[in-house]
Amino acid sequence: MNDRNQHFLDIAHGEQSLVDSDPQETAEWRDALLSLVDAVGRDRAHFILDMLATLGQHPSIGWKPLRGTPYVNTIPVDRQPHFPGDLAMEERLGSIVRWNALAMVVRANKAYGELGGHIASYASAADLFEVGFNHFFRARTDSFGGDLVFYQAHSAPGVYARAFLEGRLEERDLAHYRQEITANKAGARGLCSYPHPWLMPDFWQFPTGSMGIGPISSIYQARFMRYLQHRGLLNTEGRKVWGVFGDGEMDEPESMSALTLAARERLDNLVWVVNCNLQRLDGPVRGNGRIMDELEELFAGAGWNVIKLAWGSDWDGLFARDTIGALIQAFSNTVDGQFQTFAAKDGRYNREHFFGQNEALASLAQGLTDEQIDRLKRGGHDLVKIYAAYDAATRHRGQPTVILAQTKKGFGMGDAGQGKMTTHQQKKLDRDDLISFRNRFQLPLTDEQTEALHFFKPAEDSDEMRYLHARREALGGYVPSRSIKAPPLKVPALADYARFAIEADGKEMSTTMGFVRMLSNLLRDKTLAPRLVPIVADEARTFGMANLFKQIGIYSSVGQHYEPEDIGSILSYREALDGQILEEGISEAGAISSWVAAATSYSVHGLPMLPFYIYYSMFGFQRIGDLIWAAADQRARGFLLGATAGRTTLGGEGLQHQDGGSLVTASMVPNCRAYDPAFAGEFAVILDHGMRSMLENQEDVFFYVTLMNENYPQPSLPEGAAEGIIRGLYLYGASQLAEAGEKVRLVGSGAILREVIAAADLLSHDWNIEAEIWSATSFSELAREARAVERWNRLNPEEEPRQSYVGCALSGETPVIVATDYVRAWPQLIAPYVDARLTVLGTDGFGRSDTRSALRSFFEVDRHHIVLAALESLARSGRINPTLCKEAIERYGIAVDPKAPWEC
Ligand SMILES: Cc1ncc(C[n+]2csc(CCOP(=O)(O)OP(=O)(O)O)c2C)c(N)n1
Ligand SMILES: [Mg+2]
Repeated sequence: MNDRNQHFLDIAHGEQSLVDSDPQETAEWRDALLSLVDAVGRDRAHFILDMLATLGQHPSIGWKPLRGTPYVNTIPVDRQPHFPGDLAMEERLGSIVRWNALAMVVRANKAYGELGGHIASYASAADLFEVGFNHFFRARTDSFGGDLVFYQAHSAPGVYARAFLEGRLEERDLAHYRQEITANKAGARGLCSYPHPWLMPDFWQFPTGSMGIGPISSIYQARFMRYLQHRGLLNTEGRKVWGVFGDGEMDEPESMSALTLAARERLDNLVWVVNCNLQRLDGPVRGNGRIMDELEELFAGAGWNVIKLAWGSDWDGLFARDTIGALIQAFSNTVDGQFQTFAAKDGRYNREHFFGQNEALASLAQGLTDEQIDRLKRGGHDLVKIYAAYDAATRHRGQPTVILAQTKKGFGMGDAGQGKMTTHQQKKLDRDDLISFRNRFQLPLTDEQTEALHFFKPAEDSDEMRYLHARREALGGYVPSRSIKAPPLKVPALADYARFAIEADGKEMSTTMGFVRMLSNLLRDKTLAPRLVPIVADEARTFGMANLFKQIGIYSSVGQHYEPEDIGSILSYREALDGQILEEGISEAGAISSWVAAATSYSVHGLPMLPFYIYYSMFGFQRIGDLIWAAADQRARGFLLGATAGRTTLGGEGLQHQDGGSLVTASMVPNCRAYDPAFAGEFAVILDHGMRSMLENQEDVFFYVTLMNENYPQPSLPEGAAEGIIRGLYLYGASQLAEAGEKVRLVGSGAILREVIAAADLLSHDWNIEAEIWSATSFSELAREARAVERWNRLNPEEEPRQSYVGCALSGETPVIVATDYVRAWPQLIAPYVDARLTVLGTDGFGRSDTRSALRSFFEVDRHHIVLAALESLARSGRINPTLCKEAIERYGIAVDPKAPWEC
């Protein structure tokens, strides 16, 4: 065997080189393959190799394929398409964008050192973005829905800098990067740090600032486009979802968790570009390994089409001359920590330490000057190679594609940053660094202009600007761009689908059952029905939704290729191409991402959809709170239903399942309207209000509503209760006394309202105390309004003070006792706005398994504790004899445990 063959064998087997017992035979096999490629082409060779691989994997042979490929470009030079752009022009434009992005960050930090910002990430990703902007990212037009693009968050400066050239942002806007509040006063547009649709609603579509959220969202957006297509709601054919993400970001569980879904669903409308600059914030992503190789194996294993883009065109000649595979061998021995050092060092160092490793390498570098070695580009900095990768990605069918693009972090920042450990946070450059950056990218700026960080924009009639606009015109317009308007959607009358709940008349059911019945009814409304998107994460049966399986079907991009075991049943598990339910399996992160895709469809596709994601409330805000926060940022509209809610209402399930906090977390999301209804009728009113707010009035809000699994008699709603239900509090009733006594106000929410009602009975029968019964559907809504009133009063000291709704409803001195199935912090949201003495009972502590009544007694939220709290409040305010409290403790057998429930 000659040297060359031995090298290829070594490479093929990585470090564990095999002994070749019959080189002659090996050569014959090898030649046979190569001549097959020559004679009939790659496709036939692939077929034969696939056939051999299948054969080889038979247990009798037991061959296992090697994973991964050499550290070179997947697309060989001879398969590169013609680059359709004006290369020099695009490079010039790219340089200008680079400069303005850098100047923007450095200027902001010169003015205010505290603002932060990033240069190095965009510096590494600039070419990846530019090729997208010039050739691939298509805008929405009247006749085409457009592509969806997820931009790596900390590369935002580059996206702003391009929008500036495009005339979509002004110089004064750039001068207010990260000064969103100051900008408004200066008549400029504040540019937010990262993509935030909430802050720039006509610009950014998708929030990506929290790592991992962009990747998972992009997968479910791509999948939702298929759902819309398959359900016949919208033609999404040909549209792509692009995501540019960081290599460090790939370590987030969210980034990785839906890879197999994307492959299983054959999402060839999805292209990820992972910017492998080999560094994250603190240091190398895989100092002692190679992230590109690791990701290649991971993605390929998950079923993605992987395109490695490791080296730029300058390397083509070197590879061509490298007949013995010395480069591939050297790369396979180099880890990323070392590649990073090579990026940080100059040509001379690289000649000595990379090309100097052996004679073969040294001879390859012989014709190159140090300067040329220094300028050897990695693949992700070469417009032609990037174009080739993107082009191949868009043509690939049947799989999502990931492009692993090798770059240098801080590319072009020279000694100030390129490849430096500290480059991620570098935001100050001194004069020399700026001048060398200008020289490096040949910017037409004087020394003075450079030092003064002048923004640069060529004249409107220059070739550059004409080219820039022409490219965008050809791609349908400018991106990123978010559409604000959506056609309103008519909501049916409440009585049409929820009369059974409003006039329940004591029928027994849980609020969850009430919801499912309302949903089933809404699914009969011609206008609304197709827009409803029920979403579950493997819990439909838990919530009594199995009847929907057959009725509306479970979405499946391939229909149903099996006979379901329960085919004869009316609840049969029916998967269908036009199925409506999104059954996501056990991935709350996936299910919420689906919900977001549906909840943003009004803007992303101009097609309002109404998603209902129903889940174990414990596995919502606590588990996937950051995804919900991002949903809020992107102005999602829909319903989140926290089912099996309430720490004592979900008996049996214990500590990990019993939720006492989600409403508190929900209350902190500014555009989330959180409710805890006790009755199906209350839920119906909230549902109606929510649908009208989001679908008819186009408000950028979403609703979080808890649902319980406890069956109890459901009352008809009192006349005129609707307004109070929406505002968060209404008078449900009052106990009647034969002779007048002391009085309290009892406020209950969720399932605990029933304990409150029972307590009112006990108070009147056992203690001759009158009680008003208030149902609190939302402490956060009450607090929100009261907060606004309080603020208005403070800022308008000379005006007649206003009164808050809750302050008014509970005005006077009558003691107020509130009981909830959540932690005390939830009702305490209203504490500052209630003048009367306020006692709050809640379920602070770890949950545990037992019956509802045992749990309510343990957490001290049952009727007896409510009575005791009422007596205590009256006693402390001197209205009754304190001995009554002791009497109550004895009468009801209340355990006086020295340890509080939250201590044990
Ligand atoms: C969830 C989350 N954790 C941490 C951060 C802070 N952070 C911002 S960028 C960054 C490093 C990103 O590295 P990489 O993904 O490789 O991107 P690069 O800048 O190298 O392109 C970190 C840790 C964040 N934004 N989100
Ligand atoms: Mg990185």
